[in-house]
Amino acid sequence: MQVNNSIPKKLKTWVHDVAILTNAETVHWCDGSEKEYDSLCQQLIKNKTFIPLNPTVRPHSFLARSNPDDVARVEDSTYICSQTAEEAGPTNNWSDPTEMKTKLTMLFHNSMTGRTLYVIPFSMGPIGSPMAKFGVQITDSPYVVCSMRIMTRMGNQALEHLTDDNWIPCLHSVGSPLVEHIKDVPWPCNPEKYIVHFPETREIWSYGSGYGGNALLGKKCFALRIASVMARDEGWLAEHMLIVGVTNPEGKKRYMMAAFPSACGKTNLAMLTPSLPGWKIETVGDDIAWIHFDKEGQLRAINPEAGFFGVAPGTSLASNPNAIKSLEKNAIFTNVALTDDGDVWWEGMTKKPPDHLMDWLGKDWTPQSNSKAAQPNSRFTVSAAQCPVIDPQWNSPEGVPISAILFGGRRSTVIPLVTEAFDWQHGVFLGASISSETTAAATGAVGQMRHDPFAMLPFCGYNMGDYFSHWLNMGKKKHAKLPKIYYVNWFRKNKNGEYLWPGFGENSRVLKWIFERAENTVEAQETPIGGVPKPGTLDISGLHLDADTLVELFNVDKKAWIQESESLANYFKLFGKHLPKAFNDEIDKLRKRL
Ligand code: OXD
Ligand code: MN
Repeated sequence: MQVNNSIPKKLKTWVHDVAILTNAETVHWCDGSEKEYDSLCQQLIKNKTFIPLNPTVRPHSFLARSNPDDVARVEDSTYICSQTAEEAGPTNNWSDPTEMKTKLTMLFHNSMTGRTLYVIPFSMGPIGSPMAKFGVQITDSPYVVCSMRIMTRMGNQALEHLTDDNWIPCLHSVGSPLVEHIKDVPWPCNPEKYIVHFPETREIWSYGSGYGGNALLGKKCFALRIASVMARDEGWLAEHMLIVGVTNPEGKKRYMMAAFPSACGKTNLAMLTPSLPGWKIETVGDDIAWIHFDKEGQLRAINPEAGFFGVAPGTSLASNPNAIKSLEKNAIFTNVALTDDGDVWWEGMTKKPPDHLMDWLGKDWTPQSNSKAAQPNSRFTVSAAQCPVIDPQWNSPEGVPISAILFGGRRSTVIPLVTEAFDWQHGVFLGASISSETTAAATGAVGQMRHDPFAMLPFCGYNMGDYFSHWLNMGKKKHAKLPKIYYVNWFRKNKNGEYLWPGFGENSRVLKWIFERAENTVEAQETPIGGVPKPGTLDISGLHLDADTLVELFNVDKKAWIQESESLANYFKLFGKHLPKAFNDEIDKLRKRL
C-alpha cells in the first residue's frame, strides 16, 4: 500500500528508523488483502519455504519445514526487561532494559540487509471491541506475515484505527541478513535468539527465531506477556485460557474458560464433540482469553486471536474431528510429514501410518524408521472462522459471559478428575497450584514435572507473586458476580500406568457436571481439597467405568496431599514478600482439613 498521510507520524517515524537500523532493502506496508497473501505464498514457494500441498486433497494449503534448531518457544532466551529484576519476579529471565536495548540494537543493525521489511498493523480482538488492542509488527519473514494474517485481524482494517499512541510496537527479525553472495535458505534464522519484552514502555523485540510464539508477536508476547501488565494496570486479566460455549439438551447455554499448560489439550477441549447426547460445544478460543467484569459485575471474555496455532501430533478424527475439519483448506502446516500424494500426516492422525512419507526434515520415512515423522511440536495454522463449531458470539465486541473457570495440568497421580473450589480465594490458590509435565511446546526436556501457576509460567509479564494478588483483588471488585472455579485432571493413571479416564469427548461429562453446578441442580460433596461430585451426579451412563476406577479417579490420598501441600508451600517461598498472605492461609487451611 501507499504510505499516505493517514498513517500516524509516530508509526511512520518508527518504521523509517527501523528500516535504517536494519538496512532493509525495501519496506512493504501490509494491506491484509487476499491478493497480498497469495503473492507472498508464491514468493515462499519460490524460496522453498512453502511446499504447496495437493490442491485436490487440501486446497490452498502449504507445508513449511523449519530449521531443525528453530522448532519451539525458547523460554531460556525469553526476557522481561522491567526496570528492576524484582518487577519481573523470580519466574522470569530479567536483564536491564538499557543494556538489553543496546545489545539488541547491535543485533538488529543490518539484520535485514537484502530483505524486505514488512509492516503489519494488527488488532488483537475484534476491531471496535472495547477490549481489543492494536499492535504493529515489523518483520523480515514473509512466513510470519502469512501466519499473522491468519492469527490476527491485520492490514488496512487495523491501520485505519491507529493513532500516535494506541499500538504496541513489535519488532521482529530472523537475524539472517542476505549479504552479498549469500543465497537465501528456506527457513532463515539465527542460532542466537532473544525474545524480549519491555513492560514499562510496552515494546517487544524478537530476534533470531521464525517459529510460533517466538515470532508471531501478537500471540504470547503481546496477548499474554505485555497484555498481562496492561491488565494489571487497567483492572482486567490476560490469560492462557480457552473459551467454550456449552449448551444443554434444553437449549440453555453457558460459557466456560479453562487454563492448561501448553500442549495439554486446550484445542481439543475448545472444539470437543460431546459424547453425551443432546449436548453441544462451540468454540470461542483455544489459547488466550482477555477477561473483565462488565458494569453489571458479569465476567466476560474475548478471544484476542483470529486463528488457531495448534499442536498437530495427536489430532485426529477420533480425538478432535472439528480441528481436522477446520484444516481441510487454507491452512499452513509447519514441521509435519508429507505424504506421497502431497498431503500432510503426523503421529496419531491415523491408527496406521502411511507406508512411506517424507518426514519433517524432508527425509524418507517408513513405519520402520526409528524417528518421528512429524516434529513433536509441529503445528497447524488456520483461521478460526473455518472451525465447524465456531461459536456465533466469537466475534462479539463485549465478549461472552463466563459461568465457570477451570484449571488443570497433566498429572498422573494425586489430582482427582474434578474438584470444585470452596470460594474465589481457594480457586485462585488452585490456579496457582497447577503443576504439569513439560511438553514439546518449549525447548528442553519433555515429561518433567514443573509448577506452572495458572498455566502462565512462561507468559506472565511481571512478578508472578503480584499476579496472584491481582487475581485475588479481581474477586473483591464491587458487584462482581464470581463464577465457580474448578481444578480438573484428565490424565490420572492407575498403578499399571493406564489412564483412568477416557478423556476427549467424554470430558463433556465433567463439563455437564460443572454446567449443572452453575444451575444449582446437582450437589458437590466436600473433601479436604474441595468439592467433588456427590455420588450419582457425574453422568457416567454408558461409560462402563468400574466402581474401583471411579473411586480411584476421585481418591484424595491424604499422605500424597500432605506432600503436595509441602511441595506447594516450598514453591511459594520463591515469591518472598510478593506472595499474598491469603496463600499461606490456604496452605494452613488445607493442612488442617487433611
Ligand atoms: C502455544 C503454547 O503455542 O502455549 O499455544 O506454546
Ligand atoms: Mn498456548
